[in-house]
Amino acid sequence: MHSLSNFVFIRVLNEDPILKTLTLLGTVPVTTNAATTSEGDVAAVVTTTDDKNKEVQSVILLIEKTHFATQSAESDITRRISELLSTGSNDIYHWWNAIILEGKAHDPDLKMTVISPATEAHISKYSRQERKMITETAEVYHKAILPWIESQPKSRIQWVYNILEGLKEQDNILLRDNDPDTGFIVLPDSKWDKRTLSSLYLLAISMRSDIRSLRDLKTEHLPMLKNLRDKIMALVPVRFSGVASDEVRLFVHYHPSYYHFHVHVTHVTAQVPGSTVGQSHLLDTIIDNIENIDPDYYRKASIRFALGVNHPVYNLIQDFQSGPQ
Ligand code: M7G
Repeated sequence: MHSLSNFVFIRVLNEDPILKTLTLLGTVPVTTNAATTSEGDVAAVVTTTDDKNKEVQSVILLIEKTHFATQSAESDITRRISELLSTGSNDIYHWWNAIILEGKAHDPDLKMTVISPATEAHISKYSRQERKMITETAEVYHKAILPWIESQPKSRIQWVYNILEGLKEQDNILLRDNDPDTGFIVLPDSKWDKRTLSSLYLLAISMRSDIRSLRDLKTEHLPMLKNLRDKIMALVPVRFSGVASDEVRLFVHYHPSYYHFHVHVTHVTAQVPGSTVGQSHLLDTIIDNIENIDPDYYRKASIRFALGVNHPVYNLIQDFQSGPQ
């Protein structure tokens, strides 16, 4: 999908006035590749017919106002304001709304992510929903959650394989360590605008495809975890001068959206959307728990986290707790 001219708005899924984000659901006419979505999850792709009986597919648009470019006079925002509308003043204080008319390719106003075709799982993930704290015991994980994770089509992480196999995003790769046990690839996370250092957001994806999540980590993975930590800590200050190694935060989400082991790498000041209390586990703490507390720490642990109430894991835990055991 390269244009929005066919996009038909359905509803607002979410919006955040602090993060300046808006998430829209809409449709576009079905394209030939709709049947072979990269997620391969054909059954879950939401298609329907419009007023003219044409087949349309669901599309999610994630729209975010970009941060101001501050590096050069070229991108000076004060030069791009075409109209000022006074909303009031008091003594030495003046308030205006401003309109920016002329866009600049090197200083864009919006960052957009398009998911097309979107599946029910995407619509659920990006819809505003109540969040609740819930505890996943080792028992509920092994009896109810692991079977659900294993039932996820491998194609949901096709984008990960595309990166590992050298098919996509290769121009952006910052580090590639090809060791099959301890290796990984580092590249910009799709959330990052690729320019604002204070919101630096990279992703390190393990070469191994047998680690679904934090729960699978044990002693044999320590060399991989340490290799990843040490090489990223060395890489970031060199590659992004202005970011010191003690400003780099390495963490893992539990539950992640994608069950192929990966580590989030951000500037310590970066606001991480959706990463609320209880979802992020610092890589150093993970290493310490396995190395110094118990090699089977994550297989045994009860893990408490915040989750949207639409998330399948939330419902599986609730059903397990209320059902006969
Ligand atoms: P997660 O913890 O599994 O899920 O992290 P989350 O989305 O709930 O955080 C997956 C990370 O991969 C997120 O930070 C995404 O922004 C990032 N990501 C997702 N996709 C589909 C892509 C992609 O195609 N390319 C890149 N570079 N990053 C992606």
